[in-house]
Amino acid sequence: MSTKSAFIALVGRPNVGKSSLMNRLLGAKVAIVSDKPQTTRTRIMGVLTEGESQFVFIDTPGLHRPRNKLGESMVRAVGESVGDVDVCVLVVDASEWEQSRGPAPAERELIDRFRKDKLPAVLVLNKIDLLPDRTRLLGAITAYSSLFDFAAVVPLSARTGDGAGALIDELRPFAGEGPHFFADDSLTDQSERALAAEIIREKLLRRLSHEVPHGIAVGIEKFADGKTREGADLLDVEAVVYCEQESHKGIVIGKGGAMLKTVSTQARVEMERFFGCKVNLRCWVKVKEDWRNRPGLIHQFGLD
Ligand SMILES: Nc1nc2c(ncn2[C@@H]2O[C@H](COP(=O)(O)OP(=O)(O)OP(=O)(O)O)[C@@H](O)[C@H]2O)c(=O)[nH]1
Ligand SMILES: [Mg+2]
Repeated sequence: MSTKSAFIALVGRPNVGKSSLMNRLLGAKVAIVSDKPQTTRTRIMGVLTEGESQFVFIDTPGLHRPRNKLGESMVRAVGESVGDVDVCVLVVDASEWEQSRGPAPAERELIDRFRKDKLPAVLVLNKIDLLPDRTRLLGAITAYSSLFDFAAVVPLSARTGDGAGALIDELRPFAGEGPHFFADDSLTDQSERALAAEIIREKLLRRLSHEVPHGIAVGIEKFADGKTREGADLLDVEAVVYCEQESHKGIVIGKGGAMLKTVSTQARVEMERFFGCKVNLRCWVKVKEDWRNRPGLIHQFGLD
């Protein structure tokens, strides 16, 4: 059988739904999602194999003005991802269009890059479930189309799945003859340890607010297979939650340890579902001051 593959980068501003879209396209959750901007910190691959064709999606951090070394490395990850693919998907939040002042500088920057690299791109107008009617999309379509000749424009809802099939149909022509780069049953390039750390970070992001969530990193200290007393498979996980200030540590732990306990329980339940076995999870909290500006720590947390 002849095989085909396509590498596809999902790019756009923070919080527009790139990770939600990738999960929706794969039919599995491999990238964490939250309502906080800058949830995704590194490029994350998601693999979808449909018969002869393999689509490798690259979810990227939202393009923003970096304010620390971590931000710089996130923005660099976007640039590198765009350089390596067959087609880009520019994801835009259609529900925000009417309050916006047109395409944002970050989006114009991406579009300039498509033009310079002669890179084909598809425009996705996401979150259409929040629009009262689709005529509200016309302004956005006109504005973005005047900036670039998109190969297709696809209105879509990553939340409901409406339009996801249409997007795959638009991407299919970009799959060229060539080998599959991943096993046909693989879902992501992330290690199990990295997935475990991300699951914990997601549960934290969803409960924390203000500056605290942005300064969180999770390190996995132990990830070992074992058995329960009854002989069932057991995953033994020890994690350290790093935050930037002593006061943040208190918030993460919560009153009488309540916050950390809730977060650990939620993370354990999701890990059990994902890994398909019992999980024993213990979390500690430590302070690493200003780690987002310390390249050694950024590297230690696997964020470069
Ligand atoms: N109503 C609605 N909400 C959505 C949709 N897609 C994503 N969201 C929400 O938008 C927020 C951001 O979603 P993410 O997938 O984390 O966005 P992202 O673009 O990956 O964000 P960063 O990683 O920070 O760049 C979350 O609260 C999602 O639940 C959608 O189609 N409809
Ligand atoms: Mg994301």
